[in-house]
Amino acid sequence: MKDYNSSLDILIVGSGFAGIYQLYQLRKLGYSVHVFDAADDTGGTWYWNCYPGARVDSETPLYQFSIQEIWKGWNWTERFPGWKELRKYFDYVDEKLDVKKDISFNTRVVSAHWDSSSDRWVVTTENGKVAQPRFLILCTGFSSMPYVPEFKGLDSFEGICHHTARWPHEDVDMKGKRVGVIGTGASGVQVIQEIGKDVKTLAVFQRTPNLAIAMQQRKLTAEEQEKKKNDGLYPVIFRRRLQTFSGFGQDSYPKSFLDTTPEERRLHWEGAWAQGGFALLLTNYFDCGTKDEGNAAVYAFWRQKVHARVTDPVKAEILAPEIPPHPFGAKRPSLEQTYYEVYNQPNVILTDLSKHPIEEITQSGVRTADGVHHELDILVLATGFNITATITHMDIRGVDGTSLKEKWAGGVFTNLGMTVANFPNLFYTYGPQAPTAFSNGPTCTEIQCDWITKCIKYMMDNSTTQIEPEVEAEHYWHDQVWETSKNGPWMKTKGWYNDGNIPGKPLQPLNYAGGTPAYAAYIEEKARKGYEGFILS
Ligand code: N01
Repeated sequence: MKDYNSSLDILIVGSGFAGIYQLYQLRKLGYSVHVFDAADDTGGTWYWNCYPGARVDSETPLYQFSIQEIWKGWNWTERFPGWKELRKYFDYVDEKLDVKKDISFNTRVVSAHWDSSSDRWVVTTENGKVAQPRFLILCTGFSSMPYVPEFKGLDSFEGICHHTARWPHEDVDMKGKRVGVIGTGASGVQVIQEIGKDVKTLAVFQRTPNLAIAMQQRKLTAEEQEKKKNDGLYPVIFRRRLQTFSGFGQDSYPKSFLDTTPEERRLHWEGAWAQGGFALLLTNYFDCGTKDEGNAAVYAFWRQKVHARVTDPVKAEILAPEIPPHPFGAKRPSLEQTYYEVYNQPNVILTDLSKHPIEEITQSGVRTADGVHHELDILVLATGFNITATITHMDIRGVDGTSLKEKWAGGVFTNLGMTVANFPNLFYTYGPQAPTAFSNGPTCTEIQCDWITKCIKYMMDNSTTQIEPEVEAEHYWHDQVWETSKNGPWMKTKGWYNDGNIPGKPLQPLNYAGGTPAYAAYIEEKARKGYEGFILS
């Protein structure tokens, strides 16, 4: 094993989109950089989320590295690729950038303690490695810590049971089996529409309807992508990512919902529906998210789309009730392909947990409060993620020995959604208080990794040993995050946008909602002003 201790400048945790981009940029500058990853390969979320039907909800070519060496030679086969193609993409990235030589796999970080005597982090791993880098960068994303609810009797289930984000890499044979799926977020929707056709029976346990919208998946040809490249469009596309609120290349329609006629809206929404992806959300009238009347109208539009596809009116009403479960856009809508048709199959049972909650998991299935016992061979937990635990599950301790978990117990405080006071030379990407869930992943992470790269270079060039944010700057950023979310529909329901998906946690906005360009401009300004809001020593 390499000696990390005496010479390592930077340790990165995670080798998904952010970790690899960060490694590539820092290595170019000649620093000694190493990556630890708990998985046995690269890919991050695409390593772990290999459940049936897993695919990205962000379209290509927007969803990829903007690194020319990569995009030049790579073409996608689908507009929204599945996890297998994404894994191949990561292999191709390695072929081109030779990243794996700097990654230790099967190496889960368990702790990182700041050592003031050496001005270094002491990082330990589950498999007994120790690294002492000057800088520690957590590229652990927002979805690396699965959330499993405390269902009574869960351990007693004798069939096969997996969380979607811990799905085995070997195939789980579902054909002809009695399968139950708990949870109808993005993961649940994808599993359900994928396996519905193969299983003997499918019991779906839905607590909140997913306001899922049409993905409008399509095959892509190499020719159409090569043509765009030859026409010089890729740099334009990557620049456009940086100019739009969500980093997806689309912006809200610059007209008030209140100034439209019902016919005009219908036309607009039908166009967005046909376009697919997040268009219905992202290109909506700018005030539809916040104005009740507009929100109710777009919900009604969505609802009639669902009811037109589901033949059983009882199931249709559970999936798309007359009274909205929450405002449109309050939770991330999943992108579906054949999700609603699955409910027309006679082998699919839909239980509304808001009326009949799960009472217990038994040795052979799930018992709900309506007295029904659902006999199951396989139970799928599509129950989401604990967003802040992605970082706090590691025992990270700063200058005074306080852990990040303790610091964030009453609420998240960060500066710029990347740094934390009392934790010098620590950065994280695609996590709490950055545009994260409101931004295209590669767009957001590249902005942050570029900023971190520049910051480390600045410190190296100026023989500066430590950087950490001022407490006042953290409070200011905390207020900015709350301010940009105060009218957001996502504060009107509990979900992973606001930490409300984990029982007992106080609601707090976990994403900066001022838009990707505003975020990029703000963090850039802080750097330009010599890292204003930070203490450098
Ligand atoms: O998780 P979720 P997800 N009893 O939190 C339910 C990204 N992602 O993994 O809404 C019963 O959205 C919960 O119900 P409710 C993507 O950004 C990306 O699906 O809280 N049910 C909900 O239905 C996505 O948005 C991809 O009432 C319980 C579900 O479990 C984000 O990750 C793929 C329950 C959790 O849904 C999260 O999606 C997958 C309980 N006690 C995910 N507790 C790709 O692009 C929770 N639920 C690959």
